[in-house]
Amino acid sequence: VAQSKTEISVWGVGTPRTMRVHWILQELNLSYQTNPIQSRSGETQTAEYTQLNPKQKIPFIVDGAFSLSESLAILRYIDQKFGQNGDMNRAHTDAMKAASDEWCAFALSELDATTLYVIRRHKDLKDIYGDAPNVVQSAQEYFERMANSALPALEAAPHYLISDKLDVADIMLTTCIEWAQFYEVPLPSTYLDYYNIVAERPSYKNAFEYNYGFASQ
Ligand SMILES: N[C@@H](CCC(=O)N[C@@H](CS)C(=O)NCC(=O)O)C(=O)O
Repeated sequence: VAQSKTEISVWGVGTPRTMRVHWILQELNLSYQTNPIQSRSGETQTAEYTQLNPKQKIPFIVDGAFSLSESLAILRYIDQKFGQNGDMNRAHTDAMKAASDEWCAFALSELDATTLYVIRRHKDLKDIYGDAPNVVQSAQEYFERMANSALPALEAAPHYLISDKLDVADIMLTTCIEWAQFYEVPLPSTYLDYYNIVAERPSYKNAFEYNYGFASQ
């Protein structure tokens, strides 16, 4: 498939959050530039980068005069602007939009921010945030509880979460499952079956190789 040229530059590789951005760009066959700065390498703290993104975080994109942080906002922006370029879910009734938001909010707030990132902060990054094995343990248990709570919804999902086509919600959930697997958090088999289907997509494989080829999370 021929790639469409864009002016997009992406900052960041090597984490499940940066994976989201590389994946949607591959999914939509978009050409883009990468500045492969990595988490906790000091590269997010330079004066030059801080001027671009005062949050000192990755991922971050620049598209011409426009720039954007936050992985979910970046996914929505790229899907909105370039979605016609690929084969992602475009049929968005109000109910589908809401269901997509519901999955995205669940992935971002329950799985990513309050569990997986907490595990990262108090395990891999314990020198910065404090060594807290009890917090890590409790976050793992919370992850399992939350994953189980969404099991009926996942079981009822039509192939992908929202339709028979990949949606931004699938990118959010799949990258959280990928991240949980890095941490060896036990997952119900329905999640693993779902992950294995999604991970078969060439765009996922290409993005994975590219994103983690620079460094492992
Ligand atoms: N809510 C943000 C989180 C971004 C974030 O925390 N990124 C981490 C790496 S995954 C980061 O850049 N940390 C600072 C650093 O590593 O220098 C998003 O979803 O994009």
